[in-house]
Amino acid sequence: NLKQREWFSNARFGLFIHWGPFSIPGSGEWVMNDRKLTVHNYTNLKDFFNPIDFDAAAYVSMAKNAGMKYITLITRHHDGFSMWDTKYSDFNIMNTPYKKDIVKMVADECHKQGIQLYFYYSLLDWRREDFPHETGRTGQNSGRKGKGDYASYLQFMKNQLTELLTNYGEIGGIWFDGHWDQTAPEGEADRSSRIDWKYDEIYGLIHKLQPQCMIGNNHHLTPFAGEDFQMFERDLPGENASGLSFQTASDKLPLETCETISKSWGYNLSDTSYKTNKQLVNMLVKASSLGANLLLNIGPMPSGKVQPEFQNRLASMGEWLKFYGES
Ligand code: FUL
Repeated sequence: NLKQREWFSNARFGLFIHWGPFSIPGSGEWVMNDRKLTVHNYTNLKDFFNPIDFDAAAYVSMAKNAGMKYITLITRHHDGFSMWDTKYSDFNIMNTPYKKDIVKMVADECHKQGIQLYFYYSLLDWRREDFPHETGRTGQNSGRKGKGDYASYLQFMKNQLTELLTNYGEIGGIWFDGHWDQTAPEGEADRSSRIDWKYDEIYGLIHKLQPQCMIGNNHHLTPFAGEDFQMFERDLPGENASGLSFQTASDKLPLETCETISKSWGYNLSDTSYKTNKQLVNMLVKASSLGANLLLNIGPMPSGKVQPEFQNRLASMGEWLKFYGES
């Protein structure tokens, strides 16, 4: 996948989309964990996720007009909700009043409008019994009993990744997240995982299904398992300023920094701390000067509508890029 790595190194700017039933309470995507909601109670959200204002074509053209070259979509976050028509979990978009495969709608539009699509996929799951929750740091209040069973959970992830890499055309990359759940709390020196994730099997499967598909892992560590790009959460390569990073920047892998427009990733009713156009352009330029793409996040509203504050800023960045960016 050298060609794909090279493409990614030059892509510079992408759109991150944190959106799903977790958007409904308006408290960010960690609401299940933060409010200590049990699996039983949280599951109710699926009965009223009905994003009538969602318009995949408008999302994709918004990204393109902002000068973005790719979209990274949440397909399944830590709450375990699948945004596509999956056979392997009932907690999915087809069992909401909306009943339409959102991943498919976004994928079709990306392919049609010629922009690359990446899938965010959480390794951590706050709902499933077989996720080794007893050794994890979060999701402890979910009401799950017994011990996890990683062999079963691994098979589940493989099945879902196979769907995602079979039914939605060419995918630019998979963005893994949640590895850190199984490491010691921040501040402690030991960054080793309490479980063996068997990345060789997971990554091997991905590369077998789609050889060009790149793999990134938000484990906050120096890439160690054969990742194709290195990511920094709210951080720039080499700075380790977020308190999350425990890594040195690779001089071989393409780099990516992800950031938000306001503070929150998922929709947050009280978060109006929007960065200014100037701050956002500065961020893009700074990331770019360090050789990293900027993956800039929007957390759309539960209805699917993108806040005008986000839309305006993306449009302004696109204007700036038209004048000052490379073609
Ligand atoms: C983190 C997650 O826990 C956040 O919810 C968000 O998705 C961020 C990009 O990565 O690890």
